Amino acid sequence: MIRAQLGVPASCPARLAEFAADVHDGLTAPRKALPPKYFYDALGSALFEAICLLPEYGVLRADDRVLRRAAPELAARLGPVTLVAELGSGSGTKTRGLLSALVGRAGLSYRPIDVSHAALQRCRREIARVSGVRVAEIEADFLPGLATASRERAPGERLLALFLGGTLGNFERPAAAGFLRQLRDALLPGDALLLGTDLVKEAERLVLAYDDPTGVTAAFNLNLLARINRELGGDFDLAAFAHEARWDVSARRIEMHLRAREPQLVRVPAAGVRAAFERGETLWTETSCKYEEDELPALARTAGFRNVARWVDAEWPFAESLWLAE
Ligand code: SAH
Ligand code: AVI
Repeated sequence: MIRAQLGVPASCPARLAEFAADVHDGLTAPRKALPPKYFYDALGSALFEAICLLPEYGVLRADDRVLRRAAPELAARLGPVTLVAELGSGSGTKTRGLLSALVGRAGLSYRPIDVSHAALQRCRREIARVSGVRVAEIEADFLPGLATASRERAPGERLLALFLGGTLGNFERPAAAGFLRQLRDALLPGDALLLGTDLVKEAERLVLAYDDPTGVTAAFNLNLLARINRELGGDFDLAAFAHEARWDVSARRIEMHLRAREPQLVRVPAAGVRAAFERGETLWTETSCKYEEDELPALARTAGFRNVARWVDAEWPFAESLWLAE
């Protein structure tokens, strides 16, 4: 019933089993934590869209500005490309303009890759408006999705991978470096990556971006518990948890947590979990690492890329890097 109201198609059994296993592991770990990819059911994807409209959350607008400004130079430096695969496309609103700038006489195939069915549906509608672009979505995790797009390319086709919006920041730094190496392994020499990274800025701006006064980010965070209740039969009391965003200056990352307001026992039958929370204990739900510009060249090199160009937004420091797979 709730599923129907949210317009969510029944998750496939394998995905639900993976969700249950991750919830089990995350709630029984000494330091309770969950992977951020589970934010994005239909409601979570809609809440993320709302976050992008918040005056305090400058990430999407910065990314959009840089892309618009850089598109002609980017197209010239990149050279001909007929296949674009986007990791974590979301609704694809920013990508539309970029694809218009890249589409040549031969047309373009666009493969959005996302775990959110709802986001992919929106993305398909959004990109269908760009003439010359064929859309074929891939509902999958980032790397298996990219491997599929790369494997299914036509002979001789050159691939541009997009990883925008600062989503790399949702990996811890060492994991991000490993992830980029695996991303490179899914590509062929001469393929390219356009990578958006959010940069370090004043702590006050960052904390407000992740703890907005309207409470949209709090709703996005709490929806993770609501999703566990809906899909795995959990009995989380959402009112018993408070949204928290902290800036860790030495790790250069925002952390999002849900803090238990009182001691409680939570049951999630489909994950086989009974988890006790102490008063003040937190469930760590997201990391959002922010980069210094001078970290980026080494990140490119160690992953097997050569930096071709970088554009930075001045209003909300955010970098867009074009890397070539060597
Ligand atoms: N790139 C868009 C959306 C960013 S939100 C933008 O810049 O605005 C992050 C997107 O990545 C969401 O749509 C989410 O569903 C997707 N996502 C998160 N983790 C994922 C994973 N492990 N594999 C595939 N998609 C993922
Ligand atoms: C998708 N990702 C880059 C966003 C971020 O900024 O880390 C997700 C988000 N979390 C809270 N607000 C936005």
